[in-house]
Amino acid sequence: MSSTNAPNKGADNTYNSASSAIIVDNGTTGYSELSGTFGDSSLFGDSSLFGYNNSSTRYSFTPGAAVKWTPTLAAGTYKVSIYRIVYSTSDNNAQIRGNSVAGLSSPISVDYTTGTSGWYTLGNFTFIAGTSGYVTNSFSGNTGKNLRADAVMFELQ
Ligand SMILES: [Ca+2]
Repeated sequence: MSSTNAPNKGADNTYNSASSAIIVDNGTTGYSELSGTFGDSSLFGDSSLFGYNNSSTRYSFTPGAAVKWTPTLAAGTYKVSIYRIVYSTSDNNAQIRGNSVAGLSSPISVDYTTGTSGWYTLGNFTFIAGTSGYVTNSFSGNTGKNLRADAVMFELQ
């Protein structure tokens, strides 16, 4: 593994403070797969497809596939980042949306095919206490591409 793939190192080349962050990862409470047919990306046997903290990731090439991360939060404004798994067959037009007190955001297009795997900042979102806020990633459906899903991080500002 190269140093550029070090765990917790974001695309902005800074280390994130995990101690104050709330992270929802695949396979943990708050992560759900909404549709589509998923497989385990670790079956590729390629370390570049591992996610946050070298954890497993999920993928789907099925049109309509989407995943949802629902954190349990205290009320406040959070910097929200999604772990982007960069690979040639990843989705080049992933549709990411955040649901906060402002409602569901317009889709944020994220290209998972260029750059370095790591945390990708979506922006600051204000949430009420509880589990009403969430982030989704909807597959573009583009031929030869795969929705890739790992973790979403919420850092209180
Ligand atoms: Ca993971």
